[in-house]
This record gives sequence, structure tokens and C-alpha cells, in this order.
Amino acid sequence: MLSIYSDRHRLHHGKTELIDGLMQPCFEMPQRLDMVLERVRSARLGEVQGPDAFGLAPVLRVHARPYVDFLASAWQQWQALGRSHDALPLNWPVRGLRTDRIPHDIDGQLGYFSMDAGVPITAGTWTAVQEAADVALTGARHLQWGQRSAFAMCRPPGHHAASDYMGGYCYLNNAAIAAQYLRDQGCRRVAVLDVDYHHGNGTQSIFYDRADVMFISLHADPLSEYPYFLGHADETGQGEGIGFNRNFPLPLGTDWNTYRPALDEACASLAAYGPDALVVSLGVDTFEKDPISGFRLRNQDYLRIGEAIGGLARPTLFVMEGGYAVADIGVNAVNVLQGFEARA
Ligand code: SP5
Ligand code: ZN
Repeated sequence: MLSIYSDRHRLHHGKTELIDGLMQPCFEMPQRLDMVLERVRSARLGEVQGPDAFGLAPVLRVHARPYVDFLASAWQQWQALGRSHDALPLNWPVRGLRTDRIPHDIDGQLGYFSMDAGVPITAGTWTAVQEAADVALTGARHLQWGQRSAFAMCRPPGHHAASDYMGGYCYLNNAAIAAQYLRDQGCRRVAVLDVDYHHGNGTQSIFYDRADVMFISLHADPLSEYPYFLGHADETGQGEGIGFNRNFPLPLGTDWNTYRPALDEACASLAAYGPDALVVSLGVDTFEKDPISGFRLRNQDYLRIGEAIGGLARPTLFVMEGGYAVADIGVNAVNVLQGFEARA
């Protein structure tokens, strides 16, 4: 399988995030992707290529212009106030507060365009984030050119980012940008399968009212886990999109015996939809040793996930999302890809 990778992910490296009431080193760190690359190479998965530059047009098919402008200018605005440390949001427009005016002040903008504080902006963040979108788009282009599969080694991840807000380590929604690109290049139907431990709230919200992009997610029950405010089973789509969104919230402690039937049902839905292309939001934070998560999947289970996806026999783009057990992230991600290839 062809992998797409860029060293420029390194330009994004937040120092700390607020976890359990303490500012702790960011779990979403450059070493994550180093481990994935190392495993792609040692497992001889296939060629590794750099991304092509697509510019902002395919990004703006998914994200709102004011949000993209904000991302592009946030660091300069922050720095202009004499601040050289990471930019972080501090307050949010919740129930009853006004969202019809965008603040001029950078602190106000950071709150307006985010859902939480897990999104540090550093000097290199915007460059790294655009590069991650290019990595996903380059993978999508390979499907368009007739490849059966590709692995987009995106960092930072994307599935919590919606049309106009960032959150949960995510800025641009790489998987959604790739899915929309595949639609725009002639795929009539695209499906996104999200197997990250956390619900893909951003991807769901981007495609919620559409029948041409199906979204299916397996994740920890939002009553117990981040992102808390989306991802329930009764979210089935809206308007034309009714019936094209499906959530499988699973209990904390979920192991393979609980995961497998949900995955099989998700795959049956995908097979019935019959997409021209499949995008997989590949998070491996469902792993038993993940430091911020509560599932109990083991190394070998990722081979089985890949086999189930391979059984769908669709052109498939894998897009890297979460996974914070740094020592195992490469093995687990590549196990999915090798399981897929075993069924290909
Ligand atoms: C892409 C992705 O996986 N984003 C995840 C963002 C999760 N942010 C919230 C983390 C809260 C962790 N709480 C667990 C406490 C363990 N001590
Ligand atoms: Zn996650």
C-alpha cells in the first residue's frame, strides 16, 4: 500500500494541554507519527511519498472562509500582543451567548472558533495543518487514479474539526476534505468509517444533512467520554441526510468481544450503501494501553479491523487520526493496513 507522509507535521508541536485540571505535556506529539513511519518502513508496507500541493480550494469546500482566515492569521495576531508561547482558547459562546458577531480580539476569536482547549496554536501550526490536508488529498488522488488503497499519514489529526471550529487536537478535517474531494472528482457516493476511540463530531456535522456522504462511527459512549456533546445512537442524519449517519456508542471497557459485533453491523451498513470510495478515520486510541482512553483492544485486534474493512472491497483511503500509546501506535495502525491487504 502506498503511504503519503510529510516531515512538516513536526512544525506543529503544542507544549501543554489541560488534562485532569493540570497543564500536562500534549499527548498529540510529533513522535506519534515517527513511530507510524518507522513501522510502515519495517513492515515493508510499500512506497512512502510526499504530498502534492492542492492549495486552499479543496479545504474551502468543507471549511468556512472566516474559520480558515482565522487559522491562517491566529499566530500573527497572538504574537502581535507580545506572546511567544502557544495560543490557547479560554472562553466559549455556550447557550444564550451571541455567535452572530466575530470578536476582533484574538482571545475572543480563539473561543469563537473552537470547542475546547485541546488545540494549541504554535508558530508552525498553520503550515503543518495545511500539509496534513495535502497528505489526505494526495491519498485521495491516488484512489481517483485507480489505486485500490492509500494511507494518508496525517498529523495533526482532523475528525473533531467541524466546518468552523477546531477541537480535540484537530484543526482541518483531513478525512472530510478527502471525502469531499472524492465527491468533486466524480465519486457519486462516499462513505466515512470512523474507528477512532472518540466520536468524529466534526465529520458527522459536516455531512449530517447529506445523502452523498455516509458517516459511520464506532466510539466510546459520549455520556462517559469526550467529546461528550455528540455521538449518540439517535443521531441518524437530517433532511436529505436522514438514514446516512450512524453512531455506535460503546461502553468504557469495550474489548474485542463487544467491538466486533458493532464493527460487523457498521460494515453491513456500508456494504448496503455501496460507496464508490471509502475513507477510514483511522484512530488507534481504542488500544488497551492508550493513556487517555478506556477501551481494551489488543495488537492483534487491529488486523481483524483491517480484514473487516478489506472485506468491503471498496477503494479505501486510510487517514490517520488519534492514538497516544506511542510505543504501539505504529504496530496497531499498520496492523489495520496489513489486515486490509490480506483481504484485498
Ligand atoms: C483525535 C483525538 O483522538 N482527539 C482526542 C481529544 C481528546 N481530548 C480530551 C482528553 C481527555 C482525557 N481525559 C482522560 C483522563 C485520563 N487521565
Ligand atoms: Zn481519538
